[in-house]
Amino acid sequence: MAELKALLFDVDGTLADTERDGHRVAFNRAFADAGLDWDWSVGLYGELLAVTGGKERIKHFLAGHRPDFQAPGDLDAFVAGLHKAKTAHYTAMLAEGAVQLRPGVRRLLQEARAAGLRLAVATTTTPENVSALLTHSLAEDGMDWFEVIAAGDIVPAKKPAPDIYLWAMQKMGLTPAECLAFEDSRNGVRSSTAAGLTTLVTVNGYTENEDLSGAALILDNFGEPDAPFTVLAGEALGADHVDVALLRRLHATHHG
Ligand code: XBP
Ligand code: MG
Repeated sequence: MAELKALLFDVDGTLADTERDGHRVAFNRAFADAGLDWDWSVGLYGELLAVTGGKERIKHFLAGHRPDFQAPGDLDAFVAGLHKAKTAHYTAMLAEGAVQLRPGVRRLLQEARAAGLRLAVATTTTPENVSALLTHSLAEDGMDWFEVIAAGDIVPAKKPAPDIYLWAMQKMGLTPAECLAFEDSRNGVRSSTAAGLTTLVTVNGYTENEDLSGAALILDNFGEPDAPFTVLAGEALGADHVDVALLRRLHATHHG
């Protein structure tokens, strides 16, 4: 039986609810700065989330909603510039404390560290966004809690491709049977399960109605000892909040 050694975390939607009031707002600010009349509403952004990666999402928007748009010069360079401005807005919002961690996240990370579990991030988002979130919303030394930060363009094929998880595990010298993954979305679960990882999902407003099949356990959030989670699918194995003991039982159920 493989031993549980590491926890691999998605960022957006999993560690924090970043999309609706974080990334979406930052995209709109960058569009306005550039004099564009694009405005991504909460509903439209939910549709655009079908494509992961900010630069890829902007191009997906153009293809479906502004097919006649002519970029001033090279399209990829224009999109990269817009996205850079978006990242600046987003990280500034995080520095102002605009985004909090989801329930149970800080506690679970602290417990996992105390138990000697190795931690990593596997996300589609830009590396600067990860460091801003961990530093401002987790702890000043939040980056040091994670052994590997696998993020952004480090692999060309973003989620739902398994590449980012495979990259993280390779860096750590671990097999999927020694890890658990944490995700919030269909694209994320497709990525982690294609990498062979048992996956615990916590949903949010954008993902609660998605097809999350393949997840080992689906919850509304990690819960706290005084604020239990709600089980949406799967077996919580007697727990009412996510702690290391539950993770070890979940791992043993799938790799025992
Ligand atoms: C996150 C993403 C990212 C963010 C925006 O997906 O798809 O594109 O929405 O960040 P996941 P960037 O949670 O599955 O990693 O603009 O930096 O891409
Ligand atoms: Mg996510």
